[in-house]
This record gives sequence, structure tokens and C-alpha cells, in this order.
Amino acid sequence: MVVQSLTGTWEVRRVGEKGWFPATVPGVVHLDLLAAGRIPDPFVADNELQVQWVAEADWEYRRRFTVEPSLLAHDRVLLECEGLDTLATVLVNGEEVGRGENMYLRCRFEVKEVLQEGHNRLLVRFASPVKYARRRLRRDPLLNPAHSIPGAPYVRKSPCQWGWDWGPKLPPTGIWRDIRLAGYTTARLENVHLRQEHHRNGTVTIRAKVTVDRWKAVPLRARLRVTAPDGEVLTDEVRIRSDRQVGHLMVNIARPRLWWPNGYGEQPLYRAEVELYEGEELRDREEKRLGLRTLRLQRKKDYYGESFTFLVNGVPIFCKGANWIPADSFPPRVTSEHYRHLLGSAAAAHMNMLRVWGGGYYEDERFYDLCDELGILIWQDFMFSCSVYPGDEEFVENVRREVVDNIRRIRHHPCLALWCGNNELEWGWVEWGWSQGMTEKHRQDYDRMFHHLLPEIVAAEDPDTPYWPSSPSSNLPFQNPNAEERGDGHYWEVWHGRVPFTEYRKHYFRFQSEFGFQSLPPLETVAAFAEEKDWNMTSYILEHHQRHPAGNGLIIYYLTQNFRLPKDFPALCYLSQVLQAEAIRYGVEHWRRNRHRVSGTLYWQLNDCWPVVSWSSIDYFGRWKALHYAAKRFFAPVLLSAEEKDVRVDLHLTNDRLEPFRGEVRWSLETLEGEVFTQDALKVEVPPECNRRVVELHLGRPKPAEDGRGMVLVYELWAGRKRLSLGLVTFVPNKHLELPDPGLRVSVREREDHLAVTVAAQRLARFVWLHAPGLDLPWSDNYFDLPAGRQRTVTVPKVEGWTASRLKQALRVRSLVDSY
Ligand code: BMA
Repeated sequence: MVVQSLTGTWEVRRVGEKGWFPATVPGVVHLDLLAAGRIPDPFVADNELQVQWVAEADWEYRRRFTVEPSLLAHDRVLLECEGLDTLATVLVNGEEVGRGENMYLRCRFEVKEVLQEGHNRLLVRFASPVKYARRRLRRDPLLNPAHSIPGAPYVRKSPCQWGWDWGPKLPPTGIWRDIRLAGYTTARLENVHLRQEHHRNGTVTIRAKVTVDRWKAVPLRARLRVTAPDGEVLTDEVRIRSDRQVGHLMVNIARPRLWWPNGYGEQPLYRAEVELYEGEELRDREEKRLGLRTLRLQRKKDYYGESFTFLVNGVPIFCKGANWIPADSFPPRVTSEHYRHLLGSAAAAHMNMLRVWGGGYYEDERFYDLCDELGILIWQDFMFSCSVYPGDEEFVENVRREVVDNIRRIRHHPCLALWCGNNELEWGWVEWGWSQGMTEKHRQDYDRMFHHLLPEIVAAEDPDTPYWPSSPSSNLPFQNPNAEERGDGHYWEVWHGRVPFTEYRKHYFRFQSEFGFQSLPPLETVAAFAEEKDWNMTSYILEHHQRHPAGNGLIIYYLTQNFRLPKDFPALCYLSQVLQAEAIRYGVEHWRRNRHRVSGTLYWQLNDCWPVVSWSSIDYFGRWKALHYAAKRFFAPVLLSAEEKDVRVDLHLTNDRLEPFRGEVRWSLETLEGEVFTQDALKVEVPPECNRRVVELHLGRPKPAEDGRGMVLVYELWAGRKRLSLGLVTFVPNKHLELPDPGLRVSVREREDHLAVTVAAQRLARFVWLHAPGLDLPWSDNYFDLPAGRQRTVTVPKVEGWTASRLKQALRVRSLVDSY
């Protein structure tokens, strides 16, 4: 077997035009046009509107390459394309060798017959997906989300690229993943399925089912080699007779090291290599990494209905995380560093699950590899979102191939927790009136795809991973998909429904897979797309970078319920983030307190695909919004939270850890200046994986009612001499607090690998925000409360050029009182 890469520099032109210009593969045409200076940056101002023609055009990519005799010496030569986006015709030396019609599908084309020794030409022609969709739509109309270019469901291409309520309309075209030539002799590995069996006595068997594609009737040998994290190697070998297609191999691991989700244990990884030999000649090989663990979705009848709990190695996991969307409108631009930053940030905020949402794309290896390493479970949607899809045979067959291919690509990853049919399609059928707009046939097509075809494929290709028909779903076809008592739920009344975020506490979905709240990104991010004259919530440019029709108005609406009107635009950026963080915290703390009933909470959404006002907690450039800092606090393995009930406040300790927690809870009812009315401290012990109400405070009237604007309840969690967390209860909305000047004192010190900032407050400072323009890195904590007389030290990694004195000069420390 020999491989020749075809990535790198190509040429591209608009079909019918003369001028070729340089292109990069993997890549997409918008990026090539941008690099050639032929289009303005579509992410800046409203340039997106000026580049709509790009998706209306047909494009062709070409390159020359040299073929050595050694490649042609193989019996078969395949052109292997990891991803063609999307409607592609592939020509080698002027002859068509194949077509692509699905960006998610890996394609292999036989090319030996058309290749020649020496110079060769490769051309890939892409038809406009937008024009194609429009043609199909004219013939057979389908419902489509309003924020999307019409007809998107006809093309197996990432739904959000056609526009979403947080994403621009910029469907790209191009060879978006790896492309290469591969020469094979005698046989190749067609399908390697690695499975693990965990035995009662604690040992684990790894089994490999190896299916070969062979064209010569000679005996073959398959070899499995498993390397443990400590370097120990186990092997097995099997002969595959000349009339057989399949070989079975296995190794036993006597003392397996188990893989755990983030926060529950380590993530040891085993390397599995499968090699195919003819005599002593290696004919093909594949390498994968495994994590040894069992995973089950437990759905058990209980007092509240039916549970929805992921069990890893038999342990119920409380899933904490967010929804993942594509990290760029132009996927090939996502670097490994960007993946590492986003996923590392998720892990740093104690997340143990992300949902790869069905409007994006099946992610690439780097993504799943990192999730394996970080212990982030993946709820994997199949790529269908918020639309009615066609059901003709050709479409269904295209989907079938896509689904088989992606399951085979991803199934071995220990991070994979669930295959889910789609995003919100069933909800659409049941509650958004699709049945009126569409035909019974369309509904039957839905039923066939998501209740029959996809679960059958999952059962055949990956029987070890559970299948779930839709998100949200009750798992009862077309029955109350967003039920609270069973299945997963999307709760959008807070935000879309304009109800106050206190409503979160009235709901107890068994698994909260979506709920969210928008904010502006940090000011530097706004500055990347808007000039200073446009720094206004209702300016044309700010509205262009907000894709939810009511979005900016909703932010202001909720803001005025909770906070005073900000004095200027920078204060609005700050405050809208604080508002978002408070909203989501309010919900998550409630669901964590009810962990016996709710098994997970994934907020909408982790990241952005361009600079925009959205629900994300990390913006397009990787900057943490206030919500991400809050997530790091509200997802902490041990959480002290307050449940206000009129004149009573209950303090709860939620312990997600597998061991008991022992510590101390301190609380104090005090003025904003720090005068204490009452205070107490209490030793607490909370068993593993459980929530306990540890303090019940009857504050009684009239005090808080009378002095509410000048009083807060401070609650702290201590372990030994270490304060683990600090929280606040206010008795009036934040806007009515009579906040004094907090008199903050700041000092900066330089340590080995980080800079440490200590902030001390003379009087209460809410949502203290540390910011050093130019030092664009996450802090250990930010946007935190600092009651009177307390101090707090936070750190930021030390990077080239930053000293304590430079930071001291650049540092700006602001709090709520500075916003109005
Ligand atoms: C959800 C998602 C997305 C959408 C988000 C915000 O329900 O599934 O479709 O972007 O809401 O409206």
C-alpha cells in the first residue's frame, strides 16, 4: 500500500471564466477568494451581502501531479476524498471518474485506468448548491427555517451554512478535507470494527472484526496489536482463507485501566493497530485509539416518569456541558489550536458532555481525539435540523451511505455516548404545525428515516452505542416530544418566550439538552466587525451581526428587568454578558440541586462560527464571555447554591464526586458596606453523587424587605483553610441595589508561569471584571462577586512580554456600579 497526498496548492476559477487563481486544499472557495484579494472579509460589517454571488456560481479546482511507476505497480489505485463540498464531478486527465453529492461522505474513485506515468491532471468541478436547491424546491416545495437560504434540505451539506439564527448565509464550496491517491495490491481493509467486552472479574476483551475487500484469491493474515498506556503490548493474529472476507481477532486485558468522563477519573488510552498481510507483505493498516469503558443510557421507570441517565462503567454521570456548533463558517480554517482551545475551555469549565448539534457537520478526527483525551462525552446528532427533508429513494440512499460511513469513522471513540436522529424535527412535526403545511407522505418519510432506517443502521454498525430518535424526544413516536417526565427537553420559554429566568425553577426535564440566553460578545470582538460609529445596539451593523429577529430587543428587555440602563456601549457589552451568565446560572443550579430527577444540563451554545451577538459562552475568537467563567463556577464538582423562597433561603450542597465531601458552609447577612446583622458557620458532610439542603435560613420580615436595597446574604464554601466558592443572594433586583463605590484595591505579582492579581473590596463589588487590553487569555476566574472586606486572587498565564508592572498599568478593574 502506498499513499500520495494531493493536498496543498491548487488552482481555482469560476466555471466559464478564464482566470485561474491559487487555491489551498483542504479549503473552500471563499477562503481562496479572500486570500487572492477578490472578496472583502465576509465577517466584517455587512460584507456578507456582497459575497452572496459566490455560492450562486459554479467553481472548478485543478492541479497537476506526477505519478511514479511504483504507484502504478499496484493492482488498484484509488483517489480517496475525505470530503467534497458538495455537488462535485471529478475528472482525471479529462475523464470523469466519479461524482460527489454529500459533503459528509468519504468517496473513493478507481483511477488506475486513467492515470499515466509522469504528468497527470486532476479537476474537480462544483455546481452551485444554492441554484441546485432552488431548482429542486420549485419542483417539490419543502418547509424551511426562515433564517436559511431556501432549499437547503435537498443538499447533504451543513444546514447552518445556509444561514441560522446565529450564523451568516455563506454556504462554501471546495475540497474541504484530505485528498490523496492510494495504491493497493491484493486486498485492502474495508471495515475494522473494534468492540470491547467487560467481564465480571474486571478483565476486558478487545475484539476486532476485520472485513477485507480482496480481488485476488490468496490467503491473508490479519494482525491486531494493542498497546496499553504503560507500553505493554498484546497481539493476536488470524488467517483469512482465500474464500473468506472476514477475520476475527481478540486480546484480553487482565488489568485494564478504565476511561472516565472529565471529573470522574482518568482518560487512559490504548492504541489498537490492525494490519493486513499477504505472506510477509503489508497490504493495509489502520490505527485507532480506544478507551476502555462501558456506556449505557439508562431509562428506568421511576416516581417522576422515566429516567434518562448515562452510565459510564456503571456509574451514573450527571452530564454538564453545552451544545457545539461548527467553529467556523469555513470549516477548513479551524486549526488544531482552535479545537484545543475550545475543547480545553469546555473541560476547564468542568464540562463532561458536548452535543454535536444536528445543524453542523460530523466533526473531524482532531475533535473526537481531543474529546477522548479530555473526557468529554459526545452526544452526536445526525445532520438534520429544524426542517422537513425529502424522502425519495435517491435521498434516502445518500443518507444511508453517509450514516454508515460516519458511524464507522467515529464509533471506536470512547467519548461517543449517543447517536441522535436529528435536531427538533419531531418537535416541528408535533408542535410547529408542519402537519398542516406538509403532506402525510412527508410525515411517513420522517417516521421511516428516524424510527426505522437510522436505528437499524446504528444497531448493525454500532450496537454498543445507544440511539435516540430526535432531540427533544420522548421516545414515543410523535407523542409529546418535549415531555418533562421522559426523554430530553429543549426549554426556550426563557428567551424566545420572554418569561423571566426565574421560570427555569418550575421545570424538571429529565435531561436538559437545550436552553439558552444571548449576549453581546466582548468589545474587542465587536470592534472586529463594526467601526466605533456603529457601536450601538440598534445600528445597522450591530443588527446585521444578530440573526435572531427579536434578539437585540430581547437582550434590552431582560436587561431592564434586572439591571440599570448601561451608561454606554462598552458597559452594555459587559452587562449583557453578566445578564446571560446570571440567567444560565439560575437554571443550572436548580437542575443540579435536583440531580435525583434531572441527569444533565447542556446549555445552548458553547461557541460561535463568526463574530456575532449570540447564545455562546465563548466567542468566535475564543474569548470567554462572562457565562464561561460562570460555567466554571456553576459546573464545579461541589457546588454550594442558594434557593430563595420569599423570606426563606435554603443553601444546597451538590456533590457530583464519587467520594463524600466534608467542609464548612459560612453565611452572613450584611450591608453592602459590610456591617453584619447575623452570621454563622456550619460543618457539613455530603455523601457521593448527591444533593443535600444544608442550611435553611428563616430571615423573616421585615428586615430584608425594608433594607433590601442595602443588604445581601453572602454564602461561602470552605474546605480546610481554602475558600472553594462564594455566592450572593440579593433581596431586590440588581438594578435596585444601592451600590456604593467598592473602593477596590489591586495588586499584581509575578510568579513562575503566571501573573497573579489580588483584588480587595472595602464595600460590595458585584461582578468584578478584570481586563487587560492586549492580554487576550482566559483568567482563572472573572466577573466574580467581592463582598465588603473580602479579597480574591486570580491568575492569568504569563506570556511573552507581560510583566507584573506592565499588567498593573494595563489592567482595568470594573464592577457593576461602573456600568451606569
Ligand atoms: C435551538 C437550536 C437551534 C437554534 C437555537 C436558538 O433550538 O436547536 O436551532 O439556533 O435553538 O434559537
